[in-house]
Amino acid sequence: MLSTDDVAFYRENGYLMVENAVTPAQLDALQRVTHDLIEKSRAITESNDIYDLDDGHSAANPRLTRIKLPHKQHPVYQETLVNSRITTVLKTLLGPNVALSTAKLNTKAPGGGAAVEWHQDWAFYPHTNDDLLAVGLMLGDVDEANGPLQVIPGSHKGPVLAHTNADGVFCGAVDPSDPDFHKDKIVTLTGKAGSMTVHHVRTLHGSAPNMSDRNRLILFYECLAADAWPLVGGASYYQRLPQRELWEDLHTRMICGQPTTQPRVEANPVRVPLPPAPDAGSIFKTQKSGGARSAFAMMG
Ligand SMILES: O=C(O)CCC(=O)C(=O)O
Repeated sequence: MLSTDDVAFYRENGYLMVENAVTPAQLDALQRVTHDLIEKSRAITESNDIYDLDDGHSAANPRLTRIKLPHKQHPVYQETLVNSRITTVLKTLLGPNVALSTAKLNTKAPGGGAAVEWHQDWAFYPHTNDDLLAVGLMLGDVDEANGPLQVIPGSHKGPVLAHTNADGVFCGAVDPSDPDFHKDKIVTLTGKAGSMTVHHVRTLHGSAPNMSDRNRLILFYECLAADAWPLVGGASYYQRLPQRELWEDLHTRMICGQPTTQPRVEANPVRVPLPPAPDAGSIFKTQKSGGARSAFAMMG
């Protein structure tokens, strides 16, 4: 359970660390399934529906940026989400009706695995209200060396920054010299395997390259209050579904409670992620093909 202080901290700072978010048995099962999936990537030579490959990937040396939609690759990822301390944290922060938007396992390969440049998730997928967050469950120890998540406390209450390149194209990252990017406030979120980060959808965050000799395995679940409906971006795929499939989709994504037919609309700052980067297949591709300037390279 979260304490009243934990909830107040999250509301004030837009992030939270939770230790022991899953049981040792759940962690062990997640680690074994993830290890098997990484092993299977040895047979893959190009990114596909399951894997995003990093530069230098080979059968001898699997290097992944991401395992896509892990909850569709093995049931253990979905079971953990709906039946663990994660579920309780989500109910406490988002209310009784919570849905999964999507999930991803960012694997960040050893020896330089790609940085994630600074961004607000809200810039990728604005909704009718901002009761959205991402939890990041650490499947291995995360320390300063292997590219931990970093956040700017309080940025979830500030503006939505431009995430565009010099030509005005959406590049999925803020300009490192944006005066609203307060680098002096950066907090680094390290922890033991089984710990979990929570960040609000408007919180500015990023992570440096993995300079260690270990994978950095963080399983991200993007979750939302069921009455937050997407305006545009990846999550709005279901607005293109036929009505019956849309209705079924709403139900299959519930983590707890029920979907609603009454979206809650609130006045929040919004920018839409258009025009798109040449390759918008993932955040890594959006930032690379959109020519995002690297804050990590600038900060050294
Ligand atoms: O993997 C990370 O360190 C951050 C991932 C992230 O922010 C994202 O995928 O939106």
